Amino acid sequence: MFWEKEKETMDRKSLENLQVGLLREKIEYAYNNIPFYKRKFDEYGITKKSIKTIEDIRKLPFTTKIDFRDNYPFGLLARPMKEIVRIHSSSGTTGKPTVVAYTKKDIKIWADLVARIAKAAGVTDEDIVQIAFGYGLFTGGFGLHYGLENIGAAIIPASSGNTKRQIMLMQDYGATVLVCTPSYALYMAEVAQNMGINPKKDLKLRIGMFGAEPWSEQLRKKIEESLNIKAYDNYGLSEIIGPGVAGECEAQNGMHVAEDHFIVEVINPETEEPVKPGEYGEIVVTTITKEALPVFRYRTRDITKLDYSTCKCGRTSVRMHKPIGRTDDMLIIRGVNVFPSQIEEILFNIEGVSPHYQIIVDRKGALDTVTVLVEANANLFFDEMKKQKLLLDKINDELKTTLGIDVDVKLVEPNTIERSEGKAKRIIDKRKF
Ligand code: DLL
Repeated sequence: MFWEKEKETMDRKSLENLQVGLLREKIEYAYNNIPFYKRKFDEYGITKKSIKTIEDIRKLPFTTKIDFRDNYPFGLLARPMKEIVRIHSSSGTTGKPTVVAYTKKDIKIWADLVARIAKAAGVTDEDIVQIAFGYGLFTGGFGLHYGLENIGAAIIPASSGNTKRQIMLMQDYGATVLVCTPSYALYMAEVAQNMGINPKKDLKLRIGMFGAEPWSEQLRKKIEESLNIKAYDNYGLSEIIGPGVAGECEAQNGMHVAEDHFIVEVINPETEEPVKPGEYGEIVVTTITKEALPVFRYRTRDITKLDYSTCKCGRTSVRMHKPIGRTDDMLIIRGVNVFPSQIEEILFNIEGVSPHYQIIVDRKGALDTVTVLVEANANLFFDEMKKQKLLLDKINDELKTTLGIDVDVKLVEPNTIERSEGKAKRIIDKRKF
């Protein structure tokens, strides 16, 4: 199902022409309205004439999170506050949060982009949608809300937390779609089970729209089975607009990027050169329709790959593979680069292990140490030591053969790893820098 079929199925040539035209306009617009970009473009000798083909985007300088921090809070805005109708910000675990703002037109575009990903996931105006993303400065709650309202679905704005109550609402109001982070969906499934609720019989859920954090195919399978739904991934980030940058269609095979609004590139994060087609690298995003906060070549730090092959759904836009993680979350374990999602994939394939884990990074002398805590299934944990030992050996073997890493794995009792109501905290970094 489409929301804006013509735009979603444009042929590549027309799409690239559109992108080049919009990019040229936005360069001029940013030059005239944002002192930061005026300085940068002068420094790099960029004018709209610098862009003749889509590849010319590489002439532009990158924008980074540091640029947002340096211009905190409103230095990157192209419009006066009078025209701004909404302000959001990213969580900002370190330092000041990243502030983003929207004009009325931006909000309208955002609602259309989210409507696109909802339609692509099969959501209709007949659906009752429980939104369990936090409503607030985080873009997840309001972002999904306006998009889903746009398509006429009935929304339960549950926000995050109070999980038992979420399950009660879901059951009593007959929610057919659940929207939250994948880790929260998993937690909800667990709570529902503990409440004696059988999703097949007692709930009407049919679709999950999950995003805002990396999650493996294995976790998708687990959520689909335990909630009896089809689970779709969607991607976005505050600096660019929020959710709605990309989302999966019924093929569940990569997220279609809204390329008539965003130009995406994948680069090697170290050399900053484009990777070969289909290779993993950091996705860099340029906005070409944003009014309040246009951003050029934003370094997302998310590692993914692009697929330009045709999709059976009829959309012509490029698909981004599930991001495997952020460059900031990458662990270097004795010289091997590893993302938590890769460890997750392995753990989920091992019988006897529950899908809850955490990675503790610490430092002993000059060496970093990594410990993976995994919850064993309830029945197994209380079983004899011998079985636990066998399980530990199996996990260690798998980590070693598949990822080439040798880490300390510890089985912990069921329900001891903190559950997430939003973005899961997979890594606990105890190192003192
Ligand atoms: O998480 C926006 C969002 C809300 C997306 C709801 C999807 C659904 P931020 O808080 O700014 O915005 O965090 C953005 O989250 O750079 C990625 O590292 C990560 N992320 C977002 N979606 C996905 C996804 C929202 N589907 C950061 N898979 C991004 C993996 C994701 N990581």
